[in-house]
Amino acid sequence: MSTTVAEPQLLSREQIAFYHREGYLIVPQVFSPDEVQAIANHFDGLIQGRWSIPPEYQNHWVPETDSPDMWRRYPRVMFPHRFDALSKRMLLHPRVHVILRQLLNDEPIAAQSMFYFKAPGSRGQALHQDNFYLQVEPHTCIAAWTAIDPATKENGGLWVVPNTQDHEIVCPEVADEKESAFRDFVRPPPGKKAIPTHLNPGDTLFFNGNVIHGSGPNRHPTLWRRSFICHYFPASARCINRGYFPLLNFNGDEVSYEASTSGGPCGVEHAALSYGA
Ligand SMILES: O=C(O)CCC(=O)C(=O)O
Repeated sequence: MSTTVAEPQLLSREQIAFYHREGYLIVPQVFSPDEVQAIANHFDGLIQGRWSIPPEYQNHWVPETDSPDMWRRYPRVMFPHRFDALSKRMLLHPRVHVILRQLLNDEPIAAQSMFYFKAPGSRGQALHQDNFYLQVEPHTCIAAWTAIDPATKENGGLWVVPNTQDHEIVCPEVADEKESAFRDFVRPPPGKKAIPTHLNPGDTLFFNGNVIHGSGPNRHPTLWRRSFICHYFPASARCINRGYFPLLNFNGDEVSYEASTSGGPCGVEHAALSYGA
């Protein structure tokens, strides 16, 4: 007699409906306290000099150790899964896999990982849309933004503009550089506004790649706002910005996709390879 083993489902029907209605979903405790502690300790080790980024990836990691600008002193680490086994395990975590399959109704493909330190005093990242950078077509990308420290309004937690998942990808305006370490700013459409999210360590905020989101400065006197941020897209997509190659499936194998050629809403000269998400 053959038996069918049901796949584990981590999200309720209500959670999936919320994601499709609002464009985002906070899932508590995707990562266990031990997993959060392990990744926190690991990246603390990077800034304490216990390990270093391989030379071929150091173009994304240029800390200005004496800078008064805390963002420049503790910048983000780009694509750590390409050289770091723990980051790759986090990117391809089985619990994230199950949740993404439920949200996408498709197999997810992994495109990016990042680690943000966001030390006290760091500037934020003005409102923007991730698929402006990833250029996944058709459909869009999806972010999995995991809090390593509590992420609140005060220490520069993430803000989202609910129900902007159907908002077209627009060419950004210029952000206020006193508040944002990044140039791009996307204005919420009339009648919609950004709301703050509150995440505990190990919670993950999933959001659609068209959703307008960003963060303010970390104004907390002592609390860092570390986060591990990944981007994925549905396997049935046709293309993505080639700046995200190589792409991985959840077995950890490289998979090929066409490189996007449209250049996005600002034109080809601006968007190609500007993996700023
Ligand atoms: O974590 C942040 O402050 C901003 C990150 C973000 O918006 C992104 O990765 O797209």
